Amino acid sequence: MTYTMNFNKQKEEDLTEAFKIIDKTNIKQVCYTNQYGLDIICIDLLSNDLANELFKQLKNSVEYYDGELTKVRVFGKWHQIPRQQSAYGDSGLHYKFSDVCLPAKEWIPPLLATKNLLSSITGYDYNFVLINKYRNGSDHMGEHRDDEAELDPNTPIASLTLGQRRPFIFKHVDSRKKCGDKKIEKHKIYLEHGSLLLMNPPTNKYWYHSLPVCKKAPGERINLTFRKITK
Ligand SMILES: O=C(O)CCC(=O)C(=O)O
Repeated sequence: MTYTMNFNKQKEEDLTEAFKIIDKTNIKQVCYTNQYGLDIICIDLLSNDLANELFKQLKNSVEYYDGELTKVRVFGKWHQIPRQQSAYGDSGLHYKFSDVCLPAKEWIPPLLATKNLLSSITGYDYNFVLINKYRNGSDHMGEHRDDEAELDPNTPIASLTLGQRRPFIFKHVDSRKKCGDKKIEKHKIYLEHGSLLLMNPPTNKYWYHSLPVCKKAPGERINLTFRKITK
């Protein structure tokens, strides 16, 4: 995909129009599957210009949670999350994990345009997005699975990266147990500016994922994980 965009520096463009330039028949993608249930697709989705514009618009408009909604409970103890977080989606939706319940804020234009783009590319109808902002290479996300009961298990999690390139690690459930099968290797990928990662079922049943601390990658990064919430 090569194309250039002339975004108006003064005014925020409606990305719905800009996204129409993407040639959906010619998208570069790499699939990884294995016999242990890993099934992911890495897609080279947005040109540098489009990714820069979306990054800029999100930096200007996303409001992050503060106070109690910036903590999670792990093994009974509350911890401050090592990143900023927010959530947007259809009216009335919530996302519950680690004893925290994030209410969806009302869609804003750049997120709505992105949701519609991803729905048209994947064929899935997303209704919620969790936003994580990593302010520097110390901000991170620990090992977890997106396996909450309210997530539609048949809809892949669609994860769009903007900003700093970071490594992303998949670890099989059995290789986390002390006496587990240590022969299942971790799977490491790099998430690039403008790239889309699709985690197809049953990936989230068998594989934990994490975005580790990476001091060699100090730039800001915004990640959008689009999801389908069913209840
Ligand atoms: O920032 C990322 O790429 C990871 C996000 C993630 O793991 C999640 O939202 O569940």
